[in-house]
Amino acid sequence: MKTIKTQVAIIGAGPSGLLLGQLLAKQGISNIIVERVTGDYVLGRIRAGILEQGFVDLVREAGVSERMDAEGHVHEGFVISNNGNATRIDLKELTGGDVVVCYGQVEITRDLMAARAAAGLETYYEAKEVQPHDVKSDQPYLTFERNGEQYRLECDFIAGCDGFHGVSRQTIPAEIRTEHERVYPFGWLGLLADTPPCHDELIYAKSDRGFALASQRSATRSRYYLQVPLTDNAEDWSDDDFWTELKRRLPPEAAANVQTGPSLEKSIAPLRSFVCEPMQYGNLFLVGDAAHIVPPTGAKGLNLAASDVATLYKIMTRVYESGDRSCIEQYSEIALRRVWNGERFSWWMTNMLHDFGAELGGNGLEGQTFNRFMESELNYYLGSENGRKVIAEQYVGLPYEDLKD
Ligand code: RFL
Ligand code: PHB
Repeated sequence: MKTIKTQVAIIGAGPSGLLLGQLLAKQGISNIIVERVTGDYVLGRIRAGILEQGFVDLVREAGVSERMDAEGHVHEGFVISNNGNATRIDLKELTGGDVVVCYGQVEITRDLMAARAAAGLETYYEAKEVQPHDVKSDQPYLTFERNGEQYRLECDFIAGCDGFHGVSRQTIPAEIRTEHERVYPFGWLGLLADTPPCHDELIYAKSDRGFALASQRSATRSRYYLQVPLTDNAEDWSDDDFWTELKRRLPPEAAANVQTGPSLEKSIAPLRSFVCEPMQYGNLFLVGDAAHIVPPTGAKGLNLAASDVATLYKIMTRVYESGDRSCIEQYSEIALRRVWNGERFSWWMTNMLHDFGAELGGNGLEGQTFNRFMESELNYYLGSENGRKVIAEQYVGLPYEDLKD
């Protein structure tokens, strides 16, 4: 058994773990990341595209923003279309100046990995059987196996940044954990293509045929999504089928502008709302998808991970600067307040924009009845300036909360 030591052991080299590691290192707090798969595998996951200002600021604070600042596209608004009728949500005007930045999660992750390597910070990729121990004690540690060798990583704190399927959450005893979950009766089929986007802003399109999203990664790379039944497989969808269906769901001007091309990636993601409470147990902290999942309709998943990172980073900084551990207890409370707000918004946007068909919608309503309520809700919010303001304020993201003294 090889024994190694650090101040903060981080499980997972996704955006949560990498961003936390970088911020801690800037404060002189040592950390080691232990990741189950290879770096290339992590970079192969095509996910988020929309960053709130809070996330952008945090990446700048971590000193990793050079490429994001140069290549990320500021979006001052986005479009919601209801059966072909498009309404623009003018983020900048409705919020008094706030915007979002379109820059792919893959690129942020790549930048964070490069910065970590350049700073000489340790990451153990392809670590198997990662297991936290003694998290209630002041000498917690991780064990794992790598290249046939057993490791013991001793630390002060463990940050569980290991996503929805990780081990960290399971370390909190079941009788202490409360898990809230809603699994939606459909998924999103995503397609990435090297074709120019059909519109300069994102289009969230509700239609009688189901939801569609027109997103992008750059001026030459588009990302599109279609609501599909959970019984579908990505292989069932040819590229032609995808493009044909997309054009039927988007508003006519955008549909006419869609440039088709071979898919670089095509996959189906299920839609889920999930929250685990509490997010801290002894010296173990859950961060990002390890503690909560949102359906992608509000573009909140990665952004909520970032606000968890911001809170934990402030706590760790205070603990190491002052020796005062009392602020540790604030983590769950502060993080969960913002998480529940993001959960509520993502759930609401999902309800308003998707077709629930014959399935159960919210409140146990039969899908078609639920659809009618939600259509009325969407029309009301889009037709009123106050309604559009509510959507805009949530989309750009609420401010991060500070620690109490
Ligand atoms: P991740 O990215 O899942 O990373 C967790 C890492 O932990 C590793 N791991 C382990 N390592 C060691 N031992 C174990 N036992 C381990 N188990 C797991 C994993 O290999 C992995 O590398 O979680 P993290 O860092 O918390 O980041 C969360 C984000 O990835 C996620 O919230 C977003 O991608 C969600 N999301 C979006 N968020 C946004 O803010 N804006 C968006 O526009 C947006 N679009 C999306 C999305 C997610 C999507 N999918 C596919 C779920 C669009 C889609 C389609
Ligand atoms: C994406 O570009 O992948 C994306 C953008 C906005 C969302 C979800 C996904 O709400």
